[in-house]
Amino acid sequence: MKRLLIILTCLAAIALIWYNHISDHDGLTPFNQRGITTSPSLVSSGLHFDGINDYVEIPDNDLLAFSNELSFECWIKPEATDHNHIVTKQYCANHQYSFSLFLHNGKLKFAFDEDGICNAATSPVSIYSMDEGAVKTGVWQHVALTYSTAGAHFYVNGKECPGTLTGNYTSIYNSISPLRIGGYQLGTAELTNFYQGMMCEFRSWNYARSREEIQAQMFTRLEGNESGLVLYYAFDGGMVDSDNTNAFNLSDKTANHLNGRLQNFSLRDKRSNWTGSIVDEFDNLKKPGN
Ligand SMILES: [Ca+2]
Ligand SMILES: [Ca+2]
Repeated sequence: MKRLLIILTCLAAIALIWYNHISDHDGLTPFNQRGITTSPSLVSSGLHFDGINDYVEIPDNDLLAFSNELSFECWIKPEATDHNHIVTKQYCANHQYSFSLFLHNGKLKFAFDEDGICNAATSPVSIYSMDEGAVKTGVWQHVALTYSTAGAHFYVNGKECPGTLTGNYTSIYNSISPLRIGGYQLGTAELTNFYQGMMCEFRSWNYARSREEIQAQMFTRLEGNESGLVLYYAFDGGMVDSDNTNAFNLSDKTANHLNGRLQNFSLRDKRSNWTGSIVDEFDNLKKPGN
């Protein structure tokens, strides 16, 4: 009898071990019930903006007085392309209008001003509007603007998209407004016309880059010490789609260290949070001209 009990106990133990083995490999037992975290540990390379109130604010700095020349470029995967602002430095009601780069009806637009006054009747801002080409929703695209008093140029995926100027090419007013990525300040302290979707690899330059320069570096990450580079945000401030509730610093990879601060991001899920980006696919992408 005693021997039988030992045999039964052993059989029960073997059965229990076998059951646990099956459970671990049947794909049905949630990892978190086994005490294993599901959180990916990949460092982010992009940021998702909710289109409701998310934006990034960079305090004003003398290095952001672009005046006669500038370039902006970034990768975007927009969810809307109608009055969604990519980067702005302006406060219209207080006569502090420098510029705004935004999406409107699937086109890029760049509004800029020489005296900071954005009164439509007496001192309107100038606007360069994209005529040919389109910025689409739901796909990653590289967008770039170059500006000098000699003219402006838009590029989508490294290809120039001709546009039309309303107003004059002038020196751009040096506003004391903060630089903002993803939000626009019109007539009150409230921001509006938010960018909605993902963004990565945001770069600002203090000169008008050539098409060849844009094409040469759009598929590579920068070092941060490239000549003329004023801001470089690689969006690596959090973990991909994880709880990032304390990760609200947007780090500038240049020696200028013009860091931004995330505003109104939820920083918890796939939206309104640090996320992955097109950068993860750079090595597999077809280069322009190939
Ligand atoms: Ca004006
Ligand atoms: Ca938000």
